[in-house]
Amino acid sequence: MAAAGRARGWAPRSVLPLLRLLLLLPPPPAGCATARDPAVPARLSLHPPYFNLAEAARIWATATCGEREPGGARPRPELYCKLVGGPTVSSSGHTIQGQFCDYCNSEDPRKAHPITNAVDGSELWWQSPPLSSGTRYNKVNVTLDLGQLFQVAYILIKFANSPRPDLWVLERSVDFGSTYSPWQYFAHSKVDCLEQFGQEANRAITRDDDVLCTTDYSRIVPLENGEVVVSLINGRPGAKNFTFSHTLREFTKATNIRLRFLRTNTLLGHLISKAQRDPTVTRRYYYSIKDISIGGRCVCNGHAEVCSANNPEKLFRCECQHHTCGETCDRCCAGYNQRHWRPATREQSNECEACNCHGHAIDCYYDPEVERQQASLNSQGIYAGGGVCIDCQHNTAGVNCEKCAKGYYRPYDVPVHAPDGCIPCSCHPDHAEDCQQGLGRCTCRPNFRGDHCEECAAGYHHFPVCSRIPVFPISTPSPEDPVAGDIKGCDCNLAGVLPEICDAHGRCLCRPGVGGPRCDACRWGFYSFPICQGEEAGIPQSNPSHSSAARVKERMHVSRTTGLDLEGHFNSCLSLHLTNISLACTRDQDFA
Ligand SMILES: *[C@@H]1O[C@H](CO)[C@@H](O)[C@H](O)[C@H]1NC(C)=O
Ligand SMILES: *[C@@H]1O[C@H](CO)[C@@H](O)[C@H](O)[C@H]1NC(C)=O
Ligand SMILES: *[C@@H]1O[C@H](CO)[C@@H](O)[C@H](O)[C@H]1NC(C)=O
Ligand SMILES: [Ca+2]
Repeated sequence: MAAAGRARGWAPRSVLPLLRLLLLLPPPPAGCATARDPAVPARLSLHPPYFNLAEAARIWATATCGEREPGGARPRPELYCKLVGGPTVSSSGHTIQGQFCDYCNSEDPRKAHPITNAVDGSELWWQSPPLSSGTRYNKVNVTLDLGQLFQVAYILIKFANSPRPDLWVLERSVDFGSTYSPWQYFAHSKVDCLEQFGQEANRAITRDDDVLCTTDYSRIVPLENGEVVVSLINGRPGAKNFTFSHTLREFTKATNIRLRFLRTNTLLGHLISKAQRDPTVTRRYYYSIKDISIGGRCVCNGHAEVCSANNPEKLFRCECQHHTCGETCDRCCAGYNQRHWRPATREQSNECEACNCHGHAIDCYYDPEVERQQASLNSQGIYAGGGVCIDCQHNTAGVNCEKCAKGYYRPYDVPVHAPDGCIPCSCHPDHAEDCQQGLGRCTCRPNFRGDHCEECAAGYHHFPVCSRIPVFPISTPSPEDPVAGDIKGCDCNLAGVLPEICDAHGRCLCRPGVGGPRCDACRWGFYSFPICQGEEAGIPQSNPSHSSAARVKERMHVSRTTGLDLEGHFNSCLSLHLTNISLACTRDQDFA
């Protein structure tokens, strides 16, 4: 059964003119359908056409005239009579006491009134058992399973050979029939609205999801071929701005629709209890439906123009555009999550935007925090949106797969999108975890160094173990102290060295003017170890390049050498002006 074809063939013929009336839509422009008034901006949201959802729905009733109930022994055929009298127009049937009467019989095609007649688009009708078969048949449910979520704009019910129901509820489900909630109540009187449903009758609509109780459709007349029209959008506040009214969009959604009939209409005199036990009266009371039309469309959130059942499941599916996916185009497709999904509006198409994964990932997700930090590059190369690439391939990493994974590097001149751009670092994994981008120089662990981390860093020894060289404080050295451990080879005269004493290779680091392997003598042109003052020292020191830091350093070394064997006049110099050696020594003219 080609539900789609049937629905599509049917819709333009009989739903759209009515729908246009119900929704107060303007007629399409004559001639060219694509012609647009340049003054009117094009609507940017897309919507599939309305069609009659009832045509493709599954339908069932809790009771049907002339049909054996499951497990029941109700006799068939069932006699019923019409409320309306007069001459018969039908070829079958007969007249009893001036009433037109007939039998229902599910086994006789001419006398059967199955519920499928209510959605077949023909004059054939469904009929419930008459109350003469039991007053319990006041309560009958007719349920339509739409098979999926639709947006319903209106429901039109044409009744057949009986009056419209006296008391009933139109219900809907959005969870495939697990739960139902009322859409509209129908009652004969205002008292019934209040007493049966707790609703004030015929109230003005103030909210998009107001559930009304109406007395307009429960009158006894017409006695046959009455109609009920329920408009779920028109007349509601959100109708003029549908895409912005979340409440109205939700209120119109349904997967299932139920007509819960509670009481048949009766002529006034027939309400007395004696009449209700008289089968010549009660066989005239039943429900009948000639046809139900449900004007609705697929819920595509403004992202599809076409909704068809051209698929193996024969379900209506939005043909999503704007890079959206999902049954109702309710999410962005894989790889298009640079921006947050939104429904389209008249003013904005809110298309889903591709992520920029530089060809190294097919999917991404949207992270609002990434967008806030402007950490995601879009496909125009601008930091806008919050797409985060998922499962970066080709040894890449990062929000945009723009980096190489740990242990890989991209040589200079290799573009970011090159599929084999990230190549392994050539570093020993025990000595380096990563390498620098561009050159591939290994980023050594702290105790290694060199381009390939092939030697120990300063302060470490015994490659490839490269353990730390123990460090000893230099604040209290004295020649008498035995020099312990690895500093053994550091054999220097402490009076002549810099604070570092010696380097990693055990070479003594002499102060300026000091020389010798152990820094134990003045270099040529310098005098009086350990001071080792240059010849110019006799001239007043006015050289500004001789920094105070350097002077302080000298002072420290000189003070440390007091007590060593110095010449007499020098001794006095130091003892007098220990805190300011440059001043002291320039005063002493004998020094030079
Ligand atoms: C009709 O459906 C309602 C729930 O919506 C249920 O409570 C009731 O029993 C049903 N009536 C019949 C006759 O099955
Ligand atoms: C619809 O509602 C939105 C948001 O409330 C508003 O910006 C827009 O102007 C409205 N459009 C119309 C046609 O009223
Ligand atoms: C050290 O001597 C210089 C002159 O050579 C002088 O300017 C400085 O103030 C002196 N510093 C101290 C701490 O006495
Ligand atoms: Ca029909």
